[in-house]
Amino acid sequence: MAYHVHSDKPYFDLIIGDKTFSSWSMRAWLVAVQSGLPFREINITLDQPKTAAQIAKFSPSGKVPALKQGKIVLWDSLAIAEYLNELSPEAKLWPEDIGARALARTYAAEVHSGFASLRSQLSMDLKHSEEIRHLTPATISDINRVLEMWTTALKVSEGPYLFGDFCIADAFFAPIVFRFLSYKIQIKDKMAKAYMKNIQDHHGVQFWVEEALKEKTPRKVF
Ligand SMILES: N[C@@H](CCC(=O)N[C@@H](CS)C(=O)NCC(=O)O)C(=O)O
Repeated sequence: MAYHVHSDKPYFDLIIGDKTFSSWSMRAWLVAVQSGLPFREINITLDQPKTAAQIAKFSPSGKVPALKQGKIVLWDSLAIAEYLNELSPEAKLWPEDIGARALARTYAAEVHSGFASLRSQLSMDLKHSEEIRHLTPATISDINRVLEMWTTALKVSEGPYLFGDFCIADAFFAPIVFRFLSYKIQIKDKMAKAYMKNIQDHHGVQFWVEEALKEKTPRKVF
């Protein structure tokens, strides 16, 4: 377990898994960075003999990410994102317009509860770079649904992110962008391609990827 102190006075602790593999950690971490609040990062290497015991110190579900702030403990990426939005309203982690905000929440919720096939066939591995030979019909359907969601939102907002400025919905889609890149999924739509580039260029995303590439992760986790 390694500790990264981002500030002398961290506002909360964020417990995350390997940056290479942990897509749920990436989502919560990006929202934490976007919140502008100083936080301390606690890193746990997943799928090791001591992993379960290490996570159990912080997260009652046995999963990461988890957020700890005094007596408050949260163990779900979407709940963490909502809490950070309340802690840091000036960061505008959701869109300002009520309709766009409700839609952005729906987007994040669909990622949070859906895309099971995409998740299992294109598991996040930021060091992976090889075209996938066979996609199952369920994965193709998930990919098409993601593209439909992106283009629908981008047509209205005109970018650079789904609802204009970077918001929680973008943090939730960021790992999917990297799944598409790692497995060389052919994306023809110009708006979707531009969106993927904008996600890759986001300062927090770049930092996360740089740190992932430095990780000496023993083996693939999931
Ligand atoms: N619904 C949870 C999912 C969390 C999750 O599945 N985390 C994975 C890592 S990405 C995990 O903790 N795996 C560790 C394990 O199962 O031992 C969330 O949104 O935070």
